Amino acid sequence: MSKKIEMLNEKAKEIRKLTVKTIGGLGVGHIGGAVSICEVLAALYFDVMNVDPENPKMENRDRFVLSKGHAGPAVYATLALKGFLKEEELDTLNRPGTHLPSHCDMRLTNGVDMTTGSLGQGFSAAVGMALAAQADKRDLNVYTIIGDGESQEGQIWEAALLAGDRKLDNLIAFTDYNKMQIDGYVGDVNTLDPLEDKWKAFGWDVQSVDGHDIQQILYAIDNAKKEKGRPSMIILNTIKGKGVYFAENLVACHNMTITEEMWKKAVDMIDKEEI
Ligand SMILES: Cc1ncc(C[n+]2csc(CCOP(=O)(O)OP(=O)(O)O)c2C)c(N)n1
Ligand SMILES: [Mg+2]
Repeated sequence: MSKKIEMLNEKAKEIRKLTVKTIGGLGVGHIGGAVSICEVLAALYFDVMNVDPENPKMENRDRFVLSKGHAGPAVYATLALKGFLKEEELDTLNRPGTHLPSHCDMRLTNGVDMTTGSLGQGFSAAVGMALAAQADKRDLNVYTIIGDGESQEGQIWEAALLAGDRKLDNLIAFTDYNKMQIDGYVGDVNTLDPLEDKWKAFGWDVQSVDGHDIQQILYAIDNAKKEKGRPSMIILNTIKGKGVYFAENLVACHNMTITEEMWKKAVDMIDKEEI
């Protein structure tokens, strides 16, 4: 394993631990879909994206939109590790007066570019940002993560259609394909299959990778950046609740109550895991 991949795996591990601690400290939250995106967040914030915690509003920064806004605590953990927030601030999650609501809010949190939580809307906003950057000829990319349950929203496909039509090759989207949503398995509720074909039909370049393999994620992002004339969708095959002993692969991990004993044991177990 190269030094870079080792470093990024270490970051993903730290993001996962901080996410579990942050949600666990509150005692309830969307743990499953937060820990399924730790690897892509590590890749984006510690290798790919041009962002600067000293200058969070830097004009031509890359933009990131967590369209599945309920996974906000994973982004907060990442922003804290990157230096946008103080680590102690994570302990204020969703408490009165906090800058860190459970779902992302651009008016409250340093480093958050779009308010999200109503599924489907963040993705539309990301398409709008890419469209604006294209019109202004700005050299930046817009990155966004949508959920697989979220992909059942009609708004996703309206925005997908426009992004394909306008050839937004500055837009790189990820689907967190963890195969579960709030009410059960995506395949039982309303299947997305064949997901790759659907995005291709909307004019997108499509790749599928193991969403917990940082090398594969980086390779796909590299390809996506080279793609001309089409937006990119990178389907991340992930496991909901990944790496958290009481949550992994359980439909019930979508939004669950967590005791102090549970989160402390989980953090300890993640810490001891070999990379
Ligand atoms: C418009 C809208 N409808 C319903 C909800 C409530 N809700 C929050 S998360 C969620 C399930 C999302 O599933 P998925 O996109 O698969 O999320 P993940 O598995 O990544 O947690 C729902 C229905 C919402 N936030 N917005
Ligand atoms: Mg899901």
